[in-house]
Amino acid sequence: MGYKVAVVGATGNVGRELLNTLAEREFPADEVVALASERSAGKRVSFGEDRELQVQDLSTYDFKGVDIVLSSPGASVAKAFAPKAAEAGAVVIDNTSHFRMEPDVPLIVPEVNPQAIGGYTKRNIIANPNCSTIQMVMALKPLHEIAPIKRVVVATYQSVSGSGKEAMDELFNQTRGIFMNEPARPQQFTKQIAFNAIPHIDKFMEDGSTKEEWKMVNETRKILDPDIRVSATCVRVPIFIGHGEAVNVEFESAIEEEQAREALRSFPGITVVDHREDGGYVTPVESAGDDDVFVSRLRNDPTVEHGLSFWVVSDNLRKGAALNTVQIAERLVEGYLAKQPA
Ligand code: 11C
Repeated sequence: MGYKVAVVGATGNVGRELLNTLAEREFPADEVVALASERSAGKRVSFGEDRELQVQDLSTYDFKGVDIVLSSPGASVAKAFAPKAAEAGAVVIDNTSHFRMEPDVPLIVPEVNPQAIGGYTKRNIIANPNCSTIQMVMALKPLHEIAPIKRVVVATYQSVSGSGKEAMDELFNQTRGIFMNEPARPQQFTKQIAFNAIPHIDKFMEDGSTKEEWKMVNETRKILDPDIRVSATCVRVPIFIGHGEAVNVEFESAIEEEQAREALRSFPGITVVDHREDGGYVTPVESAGDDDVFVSRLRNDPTVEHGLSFWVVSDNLRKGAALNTVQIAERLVEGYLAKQPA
């Protein structure tokens, strides 16, 4: 006997990847329901290589009988529907920023803090972290086990798919337009994104940081260790899929570069590609379509007593969103929602 799974936001970038990932990983679902706004109801979305689902209207859908909801609409939609779905008995795994920092909602990267999943029973909601946080904490976790991390300084190079399908279209059209001498007319971004870099993702906070930077600071502390200090600068770059991050870490105690490399190599979900030669590293474009988090350019930082620097890339729609969500669902059915065979 399998599970009834609903995918909310099924027509978006992450929603479509959620359906792909469920099919690809053969999630034990008897029934998969695609949900989106009234505007998208009736559309068809692919499910696996040869199946299609008709999108149903989220606003009128009755969640009774649904076991698991994989959710990726806007944060305000998640705020409104998730408690209702949870009340109806479904466990909601939500990709938006809305529930992440609520103390009674676990924020999970399965390889990093699986022990926290059980906390879902308080609200029937589990939060999926922000994509830029996920790939960073994946790389930090095995290092933090060797030597406690004191401080992290990170600069991100984030692809436009993090901002949705229209943002990807804007990069494509603007790039083509520039070759045809057309002026760039930004709509999804605050400035020209083609052939540019924009040091601004999500809204500004009172202290001058952005919400994307705030998420990296606070989500890392919730997932990994509340004592870690993080300084982040988040930048949008003209890449379609795949986020890159330049990470500098200061530790409380000694950590050898080779020890760190071995720990990263042994960690599930991480691939180390680090040959100190031309092309001996992974770039965001190469991570697109892949499940792993790739670490390259690992080296000592001699400017502090115990320091390392590295480069980490990952597909922001897969491990940064859909894959992580489905992995949480897999842990949930294995450990908490096991069904007896019919
Ligand atoms: C971006 N990280 O690249 C964002 C997308 O809080 O879930 C995901 C926003 C979020 O624009």
